[in-house]
Amino acid sequence: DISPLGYTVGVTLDRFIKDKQADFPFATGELSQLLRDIALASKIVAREIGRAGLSHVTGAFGHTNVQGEEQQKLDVVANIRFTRALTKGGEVCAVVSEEENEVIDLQNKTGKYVVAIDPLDGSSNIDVNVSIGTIFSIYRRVTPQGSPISEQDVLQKGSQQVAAGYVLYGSSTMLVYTTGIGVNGFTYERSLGEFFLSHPAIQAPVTGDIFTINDGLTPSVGLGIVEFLNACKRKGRTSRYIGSLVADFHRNLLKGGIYLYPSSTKNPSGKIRLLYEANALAFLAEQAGGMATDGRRRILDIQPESLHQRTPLFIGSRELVEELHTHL
Ligand code: AHM
Ligand code: MG
Repeated sequence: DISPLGYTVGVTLDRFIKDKQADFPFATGELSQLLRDIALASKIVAREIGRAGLSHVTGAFGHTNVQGEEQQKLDVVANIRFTRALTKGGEVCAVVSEEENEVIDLQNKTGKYVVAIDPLDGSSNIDVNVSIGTIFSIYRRVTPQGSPISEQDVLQKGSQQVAAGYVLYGSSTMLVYTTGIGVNGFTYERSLGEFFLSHPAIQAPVTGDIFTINDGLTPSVGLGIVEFLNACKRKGRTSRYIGSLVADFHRNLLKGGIYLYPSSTKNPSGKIRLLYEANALAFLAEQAGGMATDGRRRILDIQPESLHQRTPLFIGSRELVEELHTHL
C-alpha cells in the first residue's frame, strides 16, 4: 500500500502478530499480547530517547532537577517502562533484568511467561546520541502457576525460548523478533505510531566481510582470536564497531559479518550476559541461518547458573563463525 505519506506502509506489527497466531493452533493469544506489550513499551522508550538531550534523562542517576524531581538515567527509565508494561499486561509472572540484581516477581499469578530483558543496552552510547537497543527473551514458566517463582523458571537454556527479539533505536527505530519460525523486522513510523513490516523473513548472509570487535581488547585475548583477526585483515575484510550490541548485531545480520566479544584478562568470562543479551541474539541468528557460540558450545545449549552470568560471544554469519572456530 502506498500511503498519503508517499512510501510503502503495509502490514502493521499488530496485524502480523495476529495473523501469525494461526501458526500456533492451540495458542491462547497471551504470547501475542505479550509481544504487543513489549512493542508498546518500546514506543514509549523510543519517544524518551528521541528527546533525551532535552529532558534531563542523560547523565548520572540520583540527581535532582530544578523542579525537584529525581532525574533518572535513560536505562532506568527504560527498565521502569518495560517492567510496567509487562506487569499491566498480565501474561508475565517474572522478569530478569540487567537493571535488577534479583528476579522481579510481578505478582501476576496466572502469568505463564518469564521474560529476561536488557531494557537499554549499549551504556557507553546512551548519553551521546549513538544507537542503543532493548533485548528480550521470552520463556514459558516451568513450575505451576500460582506457586512461587523458582530458579528453574528463570535459569532456562536459550533453546527453551519461545520468542526473542530486540528493538534498535537507531536512525530509525526497528523491532526484530522471532517465535521460532524465521525472523521478521518492523520499522517504526513515528507520525502514525505504528511498527510496519519492513524486513520480512530475514536471512543472514552465509558469509560476509565485516568483523566486529573492540580492538582495545586484542592484547589480552587468546591467540586463536588474534590469528582470526589477522586473517580478517589479510583478507581485506572491513572492521566495524559501534559498541552497542544490538546495532552491531543488526548490521552484521543484514550485511553479513561476525561479532566477537571474547574472554580477556579483564573479563575472563567475556562481558556479554547470557540471559538477556546473548540468548536472544543467538536465537535470532540461528533462525536467520547464522550461528552463535562461546567458542566451544552453541550459546543456546548453555545451562545458565546465575542471573547475570557472562559468556564469550561469537555470533553472525555461519561461515565466519566456523572459520573462527578453526583457529580456536
Ligand atoms: P552494557 O550492558 O553495559 O551496555 O554492556 C554491553 C555492551 C554491548 O552493547 C556492547 O557490545 C559491549 O558492551 C561493548 O563493550 P566495550 O565497551 O567493552 O567495547
Ligand atoms: Mg547490556
